[in-house]
Amino acid sequence: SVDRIANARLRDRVVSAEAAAALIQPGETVAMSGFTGSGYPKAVPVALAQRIEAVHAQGLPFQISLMTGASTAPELDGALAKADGIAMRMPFQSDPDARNRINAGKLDYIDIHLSHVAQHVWFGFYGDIDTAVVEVSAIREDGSLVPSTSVGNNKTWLDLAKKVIIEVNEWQPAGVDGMHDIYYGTALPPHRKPIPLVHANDRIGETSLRCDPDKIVAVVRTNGPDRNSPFSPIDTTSEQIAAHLIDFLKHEVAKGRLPANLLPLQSGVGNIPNAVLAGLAKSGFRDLAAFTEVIQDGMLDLLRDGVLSYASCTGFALSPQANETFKANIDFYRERIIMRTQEISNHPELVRRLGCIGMNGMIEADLYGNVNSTHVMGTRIMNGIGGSGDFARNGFLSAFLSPSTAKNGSISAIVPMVSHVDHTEHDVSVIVTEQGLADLRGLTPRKRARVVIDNCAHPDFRDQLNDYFERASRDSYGKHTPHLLPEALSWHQRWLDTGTMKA
Ligand code: 0RQ
Repeated sequence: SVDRIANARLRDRVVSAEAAAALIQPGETVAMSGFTGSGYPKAVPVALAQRIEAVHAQGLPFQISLMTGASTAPELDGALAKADGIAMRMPFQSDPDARNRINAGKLDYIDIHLSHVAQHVWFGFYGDIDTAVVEVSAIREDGSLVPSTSVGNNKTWLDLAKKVIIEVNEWQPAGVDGMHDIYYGTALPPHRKPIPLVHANDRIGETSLRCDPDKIVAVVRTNGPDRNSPFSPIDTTSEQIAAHLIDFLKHEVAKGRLPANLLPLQSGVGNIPNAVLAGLAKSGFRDLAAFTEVIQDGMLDLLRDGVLSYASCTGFALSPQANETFKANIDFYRERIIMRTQEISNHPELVRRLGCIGMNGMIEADLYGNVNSTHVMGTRIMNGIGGSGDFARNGFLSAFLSPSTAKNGSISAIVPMVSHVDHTEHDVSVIVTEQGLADLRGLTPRKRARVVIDNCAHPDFRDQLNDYFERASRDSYGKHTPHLLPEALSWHQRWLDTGTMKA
């Protein structure tokens, strides 16, 4: 087979993962590839974690600051968190070991909008990047780098890092070459220009990443799969949530507010968004487009069936089965999928211009439409805001989806006041649970409370919510957004004290 490293100079820099990891020093800021379990380096982070453990065994300190695209996998976040090797982590992560350390107050985590990461690093808000560790699928003869299954912030990491370690992963399909669109037209204020993308499938950049070969200190050959966690079978709750949302979209088409093929869809990751995609497959919609961060199983099916004409993304989150399908049909998917940097996939200018329809999961929403996507009981981080805020604030419509209860019915996802705010009432158009859909557009706060309780709350919590809202409407200091401040977060405290939000 053809050598994936076609550049002779870089072929000479091939070393073991251990030798490459030895080039990373304690205290460095290390920027790695990886987005929702795809395209992350498979070998160097594990070797680095082993080295950190060995140094710790000698009683010496060794930690790094770690930046990525978004969440990675046990071989990256998991291994480094277990080794106590991460001093600071940003942005979105979803690893159980990292999460436990963050919530124990032992790992500093900075959760920012995915569209902000690259520009904030360019602005200098995070200091210098010492080392970049980036997975690619191939190195071309001219030394340019063909990305693998995620692009994330790799352009920024390669541009800014002082030294670069490349992993060339032969497990990734060679046929991804041509799928990427790397835009080199970004600049810093006050020199920014409009981004020339007007359709979700426009190509505005190059198919590979550039990197100064003098900065590449090591190249490591790998051959390992992306994380590929399987999805749960679609349950009734997810199916009902999906059905409410799809009915709503049809209603918007009927009203003339959306075209028959909708507007570019953004879909979060997880079982509920996957159910929405499965619902769309049977909905009768055709010629849809996606302008989103992540392509998961459901989207591949929609592309295959022609429900979706094309999709723009920055990474994948596929089950092992879907990954096989993807690899086996790579020529088909390369015609229909465009992978971009996350500063473009999530860019507010583009999300606004295209009029994206955002569909994301949530932890809880309150009577007035504020949404918490990240913190259980206001204090324990689950994952992070990811790209949900980029799409919620800037899209044409923004829907937040959740079962109406959590933890065996002991928690209501509809609460008097959210215990943490990621998306304010100004950014949320629609809330959907298996009970129904609340369309908040054009409603005052008090009218929003009425539809959120009537349409979305679980019957077990409806009386309690009505009781709160009625007393707040009567006794609140201000009557615009009525609250009883000593009670507003009492549901959360009751759950912590007694194990249920029920009064
Ligand atoms: O906990 O795993 O311990 O059982 O949260 O909840 O219902 O399985 O739903 O997987 O879709 O996750 C908001 C976390 C929902 C996700 C969130 C507990 C529940 C369970 C998971 P267990 P579900 P999902 C683009 C968009 C932010 C990022 C984003 C998320 C676990 O959607 O991270 O939108 N969103 N990115 O029990 C206590 C509640 C709860 C609760 C759920 N009210 N109280 N626990 N849970 N609701 C993609 C990217 O940006 C990369």
